[in-house]
Amino acid sequence: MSDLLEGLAAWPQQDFAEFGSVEVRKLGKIQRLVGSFLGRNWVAIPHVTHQDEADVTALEARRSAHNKAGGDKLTIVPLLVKALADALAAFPQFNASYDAKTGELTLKKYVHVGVAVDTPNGLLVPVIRDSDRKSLDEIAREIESVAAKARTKGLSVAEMSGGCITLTSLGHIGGTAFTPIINAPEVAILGVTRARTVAQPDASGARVVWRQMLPLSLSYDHRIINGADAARFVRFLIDRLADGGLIG
Ligand code: CAO
Repeated sequence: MSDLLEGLAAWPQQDFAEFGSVEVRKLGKIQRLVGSFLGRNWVAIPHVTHQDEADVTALEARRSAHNKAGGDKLTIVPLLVKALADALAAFPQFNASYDAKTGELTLKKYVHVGVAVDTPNGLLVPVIRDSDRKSLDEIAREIESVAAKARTKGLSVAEMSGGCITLTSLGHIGGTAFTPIINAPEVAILGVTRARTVAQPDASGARVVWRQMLPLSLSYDHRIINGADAARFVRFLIDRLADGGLIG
C-alpha cells in the first residue's frame, strides 16, 4: 500500500495557531477506524461512479397509501434494499469479492445488504442478512431497530460483517448526487440522494406531467465491473423501482 504513495510530497505540517485561534480535538476510536478503512478503499480500488435517476412516482404513491393505511411506516430505504437484493441475483458479478493478491473472484450465493447509518460516533454499516428472503416489512423493521441500536449502543463486528453490497442514503437530508466509497471487500455501493419532483413531457409529448425522480449514484470497482454492466445494473434498479410492484 505504501508503494502507492511513492513520489508524492510529504503531508504539509503547519502550526495553524500562527494564522488565528484554533481548537484541537482528538477523533473518536470509531471515526478513526472507519476513516482508515475508507482511506484504504479509496486508494486501493479504482472507483467509477455511475449516475442515473429512477422514476419513483408510482412507487411513492403506493408507499404513501401503505403508510396512510397504518401499520409499520415504510421509507424508501427498505424498498431499495429489496431492489438491490433482486439486482444482485440478476447480476452475480456485483455479489462478489476480489482478492488482487491471488487474482480470485469469489461469487457469493447469499444476499446480505449493508445499510450505512449516520451515528454520533461515525458511520456504521449494519448488514441485513438474507435480504432476498425477507419481506419488505421485515426489512423495514430490522433497519429501524439496527439503526437505533447503532446510534445508541453501537454494533458488534458480527452485525457489520458479511455484506455483499452497501446502500448509503442521504435522501432524508438532500443532495443531487455523490461518489460513495466502496465498502471493501464488496465491489459496489449504491448512493441515494433526495427525490425531487420534475416536470416532464408525457409519452405522447403533448402534455407536461409531474414525476418524482430519485437520483442513484452507483460506485463500482472497475477491475471487476465494466461501465456497461454498471449501467445495466442501475437500469435494472430503475425498472424495479418504476413499476411500484415492490410494495405487494
Ligand atoms: N428522497 C426524499 N425523501 C427521503 C429520501 C429520499 N431519497 N429518503 C428518505 N426520505 C425521507 C423519508 O421518507 C422520511 O420522511 P418522512 O418522515 O416525511 O416520511 C425522512 O426522509 C426520514 O428518513 P429516515 O432517515 O428517518 O429514514 P430512512 O429510512 O430514509 O433512512 C437510515 C434510514 C438509517 C439509512 C438513515 O437515517 C441514515 O442514517 N442515513 C445516513 C447514511 C449516511 O450517512 N451515508 C453517508 C455515507 S458516506 O459518508
